[in-house]
Amino acid sequence: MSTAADVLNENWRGTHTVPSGGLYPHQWSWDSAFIAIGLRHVSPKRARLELETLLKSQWPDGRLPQIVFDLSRDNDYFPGAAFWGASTAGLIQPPNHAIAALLVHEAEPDLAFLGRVYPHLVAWHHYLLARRTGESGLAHIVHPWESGLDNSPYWDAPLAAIGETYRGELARPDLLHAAATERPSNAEYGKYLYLAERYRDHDCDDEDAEYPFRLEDPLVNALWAKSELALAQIARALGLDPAPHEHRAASITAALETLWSPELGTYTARDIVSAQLQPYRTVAGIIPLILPDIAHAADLLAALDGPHFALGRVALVPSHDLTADTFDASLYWRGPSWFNTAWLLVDGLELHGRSRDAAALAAQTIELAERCDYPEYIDPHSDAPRGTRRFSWTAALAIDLAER
Ligand code: 9WN
Repeated sequence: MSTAADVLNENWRGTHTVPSGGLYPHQWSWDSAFIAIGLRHVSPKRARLELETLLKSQWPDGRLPQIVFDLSRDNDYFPGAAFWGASTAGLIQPPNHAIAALLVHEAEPDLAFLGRVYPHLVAWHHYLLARRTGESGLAHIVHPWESGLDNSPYWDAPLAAIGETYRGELARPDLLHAAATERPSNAEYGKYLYLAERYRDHDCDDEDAEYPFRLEDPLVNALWAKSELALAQIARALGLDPAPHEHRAASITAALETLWSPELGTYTARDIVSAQLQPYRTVAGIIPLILPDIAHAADLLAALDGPHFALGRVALVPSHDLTADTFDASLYWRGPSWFNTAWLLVDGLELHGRSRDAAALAAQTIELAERCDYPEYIDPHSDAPRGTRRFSWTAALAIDLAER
């Protein structure tokens, strides 16, 4: 029988792991962090290399790029290096890397590794603070891809408000590897490419005052705060001062309250351009449960248990509200359950006193990953696998849950 470790071996490219051999032939930023978390149980050495390979592509301004391209596969994914005119994409992804670095160290203590990665992780967080954070104290994203939850309903209104679309040729090699009904539409791709092109043509400098897509997302900011807590532990292990990281984590956690929606009973994203909170419940709005001091933990647990996310009554945790008109059980981040968000919520449940539910969610995550051949996502009602198969973070996080 093929195991989760076989998936990681298959997708290993000597210095890093691709998310999947067909659909995603390059190195992705937040994927590599999730992958390292599983890889640490297979080979701590490979886990360290996974993270350090990504850090080698850090930009001088501190950002960790969304994608590090394999130039020999540039026709197999769009937009690639030819579009960006560079070997890395200029956008970012959610900051989960310090969490991964700490967990990799815990699997096989290695202070030299921690000492090497710490300054890079500090520079990465500094980029978020210096270039992406406004008065609210929260970092904003400039593209749906930066959220990691690319076609979440959070982005519907902000994208609809952008009159422009991409005028170049739209390639969709992704549709060779996943059904069109399970991927973003061409209309969405037109907006994605318009924004990426505009950002690229401003040298990715975050200085375009009229830039039309700027949102504060609860998952991105919750991961940033959690990563600051991890950096505090790393600093302590290195004999450095953890306090600046603890303070930053506390201030992001407090600022997340500006994204709380009493109507939804979850956190949500704020469009900085229109000053609107988005009227949708998504799994991103529940993820702040990973923070020990989050103010609405009890409400988030109630949201998970209620009809919108139906914890224990559907497969894993759906990416979008089961009762919403916009829910689609097969369509990417608009309904299907994903394994990385389940993994994060196992931690959140545990942290907030729901150990039995955390264990049940962990067991379900492992069982579904194995039974469905490590799918990218699954239909929460039928358990049917969706997206691509033999997907690296699904395999990696199943290993991590099994090993704990
Ligand atoms: C764009 C690689 C990535 C994940 C994202 C997921 C998907 C890419 C795409 O795949 O996005 O970055 O082409 O659809 O949404 O979270 O990092 O696995």
